[in-house]
Amino acid sequence: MSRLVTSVVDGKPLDSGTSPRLPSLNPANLDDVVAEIDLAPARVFVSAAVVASNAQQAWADVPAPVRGRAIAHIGRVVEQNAEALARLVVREIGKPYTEALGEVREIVDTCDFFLGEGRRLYGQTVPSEMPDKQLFTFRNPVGTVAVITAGNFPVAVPSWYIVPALLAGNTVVWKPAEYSAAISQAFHELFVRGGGLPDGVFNIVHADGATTYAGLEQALEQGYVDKVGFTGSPEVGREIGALTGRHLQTACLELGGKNPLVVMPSADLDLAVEGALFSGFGTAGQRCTSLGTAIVHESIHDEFLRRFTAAVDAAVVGDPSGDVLMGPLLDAKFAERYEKYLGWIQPQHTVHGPTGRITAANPRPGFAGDPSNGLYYHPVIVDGVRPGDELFDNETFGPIVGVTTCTSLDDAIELANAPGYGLSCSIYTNDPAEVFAYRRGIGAGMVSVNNSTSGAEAHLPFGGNGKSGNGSRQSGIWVLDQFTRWQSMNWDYSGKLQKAQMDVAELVPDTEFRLDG
Ligand code: UN1
Repeated sequence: MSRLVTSVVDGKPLDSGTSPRLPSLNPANLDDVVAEIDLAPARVFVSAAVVASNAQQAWADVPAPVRGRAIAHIGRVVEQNAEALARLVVREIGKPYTEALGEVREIVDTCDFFLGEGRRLYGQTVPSEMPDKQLFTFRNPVGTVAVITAGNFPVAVPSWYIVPALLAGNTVVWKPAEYSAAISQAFHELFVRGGGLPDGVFNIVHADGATTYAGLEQALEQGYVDKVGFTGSPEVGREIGALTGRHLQTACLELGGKNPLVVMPSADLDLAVEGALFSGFGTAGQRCTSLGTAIVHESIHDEFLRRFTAAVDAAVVGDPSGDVLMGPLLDAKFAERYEKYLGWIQPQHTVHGPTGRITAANPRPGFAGDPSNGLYYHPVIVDGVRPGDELFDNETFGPIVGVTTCTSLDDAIELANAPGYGLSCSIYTNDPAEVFAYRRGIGAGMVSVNNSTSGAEAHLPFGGNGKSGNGSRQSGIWVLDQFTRWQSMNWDYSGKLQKAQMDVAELVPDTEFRLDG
């Protein structure tokens, strides 16, 4: 059974009657139409921004602890619906069930963190340089926030934006990915109904990328969007950054990664292999934090590769509702792009195992279920990638991991930084000096030690540098700086004008004073 998905603005579903509607298909069974989407024109995005903007002051006037209670209720209702939401994640984007459930858990974790922030949202009292004067700081909401998200984490990542934005007194217009439309409809319902949010506070607009850009451009020009949060590709991130920059705004950008995993001689090799397997092929390699290249010390390279290829061969690929490492790719457009990445394999590389789509003619031993109707691909390891190779230099969203060798830790750091991304990274070693040297030398925003490149917890800063982002951070207390602006206040109650810097009394230090002897 498929559902009709429409935009919801000011609490009302808007059916703009587009025909034909855009189908969202189950990538594990392309005959299963999960949703039929009514794609909105740009003016709907603009009107959603107007509605959100009109609703914002009243929402900001709701005391922060009361907004925190709304977040608490949302967390509870999501928890109560966790299995149903996870099943929908499995069905619409093919994420294996346990991972999907973990992703839903990430919304609850985010709510758990921010419900308390409703009773904190602290400002400071600050001493003044003059008597009878007090200084203060306050956090103000930014205003109307436009959130544009990818569908590989169709509920966790949106919650990282939407929960703190709402908690801090902003209103939201959300544009989710088309291929996760049904999931985002469910998410929106859980938030609005579960939180008792007033109409206009949280609006959802379904539109394609170009229409969203046009709507965003107009809404920014007319002054109805104050902040943009975007998760997606570096290319689109650059465009959003330029567009918001023209309006003197800095977007919160969470872009891709080419995340390195370094394995040094003292590492526990089995642990490193387990980490590489999950980093590289969990979510079929379609996380921003997925492993790009394993950089392995030359002295252990052959043994690492032997164990890594054996682990990949033994892993179960197949029906995501079962216990599998890897299900299908998210959507046809990702499968198409992934095939382009496979074309980057060069004669100097060594490929382990079959590549391409899993079919009866190109089978995968131990496949769980029937691959014929799904977007299933073989997991691939490519050994011998080097800087200058397209495979080494670029993000390859999908189940493909490069392997290269390093001669020393310094060499590993240079290789790890070479592609110019900087989201997450990992090092496997038992030498603490190497850990700290790696942390200092690496350009990534997130460093894992003896752990996977993916799997960030919901209350530690998440974000990247270089091609992975503009330094903005999500999660925990750090994301509050995205969704609030500091306002400072000074209050002089001396009854006279005391001029800063000019009327400051100084004590008289005896600079000649020396201790006897
Ligand atoms: C993403 O891929 O956009 O750290 C986010 C992780 C997840 C989130 C990834 N918790 O892998």
